[in-house]
Amino acid sequence: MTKPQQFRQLLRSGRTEFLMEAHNGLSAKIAQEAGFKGIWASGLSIAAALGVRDNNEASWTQVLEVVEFMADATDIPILLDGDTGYGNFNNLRRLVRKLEQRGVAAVCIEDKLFPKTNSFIDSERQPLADMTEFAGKIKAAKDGQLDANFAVVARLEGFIAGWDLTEMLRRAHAYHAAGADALLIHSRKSTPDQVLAFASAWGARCPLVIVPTMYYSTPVEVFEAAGINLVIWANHSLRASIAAMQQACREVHRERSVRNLEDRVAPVQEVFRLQNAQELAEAEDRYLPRNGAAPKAVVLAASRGSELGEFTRQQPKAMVSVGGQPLLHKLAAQLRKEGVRDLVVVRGFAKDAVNAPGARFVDNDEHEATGELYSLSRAAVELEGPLVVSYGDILFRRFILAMLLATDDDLAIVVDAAWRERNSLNGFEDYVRATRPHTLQYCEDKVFLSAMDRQLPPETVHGEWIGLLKASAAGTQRLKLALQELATRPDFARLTMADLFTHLLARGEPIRVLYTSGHWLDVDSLEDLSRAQAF
Ligand code: SPV
Ligand code: MG
Repeated sequence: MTKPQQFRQLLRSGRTEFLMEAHNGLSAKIAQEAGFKGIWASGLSIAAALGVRDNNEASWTQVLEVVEFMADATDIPILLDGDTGYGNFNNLRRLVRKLEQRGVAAVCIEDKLFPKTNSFIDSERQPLADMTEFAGKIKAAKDGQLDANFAVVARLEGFIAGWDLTEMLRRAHAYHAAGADALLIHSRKSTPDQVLAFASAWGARCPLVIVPTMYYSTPVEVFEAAGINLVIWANHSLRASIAAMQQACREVHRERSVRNLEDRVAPVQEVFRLQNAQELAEAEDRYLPRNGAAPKAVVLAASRGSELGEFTRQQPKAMVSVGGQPLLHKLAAQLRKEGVRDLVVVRGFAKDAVNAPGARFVDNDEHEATGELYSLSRAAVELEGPLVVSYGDILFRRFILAMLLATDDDLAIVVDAAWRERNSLNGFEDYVRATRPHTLQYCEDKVFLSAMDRQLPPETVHGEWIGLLKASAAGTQRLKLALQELATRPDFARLTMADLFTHLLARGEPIRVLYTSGHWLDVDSLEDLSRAQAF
């Protein structure tokens, strides 16, 4: 159904339906997600969100721009609060055309004079429009619309301005005859008697719309019993956000910190979700060139990690939850943030339990009897172009990957110089000796790998490889060749990444070393896991 069709159905559903106020794309989306079937684009709220008064201070094209963002962000119909139509019949019919072009389902116009004032400010001093002139405006809007389902709601301000039911009915008949699809009966009383009296006198001649801002304590069953078709909650998202923002701003100013607020505000990830950032990431995969500068990543995630006990009974350690998210998902997000668009995961243990958004998978079904190089060789066809190879059980600060990707060396690895301070050494560390140790002084000379081995004598060790390797397109070809050569060895199935580096060194390939001091972790033990939760 088109949005105008949806709106028409709300007016004619035979039930009392509800519209929620919104004032920008974000609040419109939130209203839709909460379950509302339609949106009230409130003049008051849009003006307030723009920082101006509800007196036509924002121009009609500025309002049009806001409502276009709202329509783009949602799939449900929007009824725009068109105030008095921003001029005479001619301005209104042009507005209707523009609203139709921008996916807005309906407009509401009120029988006051331009520039209007909000109904709850000096209401009795506000003159009503001439009834005949206003009826002509409605007719012009209806004649001007291209989509037969676009709706024009005529809003009667008579009760607000102090007129009685007789005058309201006189005007209602005139606006109905002019073609209004529904009548909005506004009241500023704290009880609903005016709108109920009108509904009872008017009957079912056409749908009725109300705005219970002042008589908010009336149960909706009263409106249902009176046959009200549409109830508008006219400004409550705006007011909710004002209260929340005031509280947050005061607190942050007072405390000079956002520390205490963090748990009470929407996470940044929620902002991204509301913006549908995921769709863009997927579109980038489809439409941006892959084999330019963007590296591909191969993540080695085949091993179970039995040291983690219960946690890895039915899933490999790459899928263990860290801070509410599987390790592999976090790693994938970090890779994506640095521009990796193609992610290949080598899985083995409990492979059906392995997933990551947007990743492709390669299987090492011999994972129990094989090592890292065997896993990497499963992805041999993927070894093309610039490449990142990562262990599947590591997390690192963003700068580490950024620094690695920024090097122009064909092969580069990240080495932790603070390896002695790690409190969970377990004998499986890839110890590194380099052309020189890490120094805090700036030094122009590049550092290269001299040896990598789990058995290096501690006094000769300069650091520990963290499990991240970068290769340029040419470097990837060298990796591939080394892998093919090693594959002829009888013990190939048991070889590790350290064996690959040793082989590359023997072939005379320079491997750049980039030092870090901490800022990463791997998850080999339960102790590591609890540290990872806090990383
Ligand atoms: C609005 O939300 O802008 C309205 C409703 O027009 S009211 O503020 O009640 O007049
Ligand atoms: Mg308004």
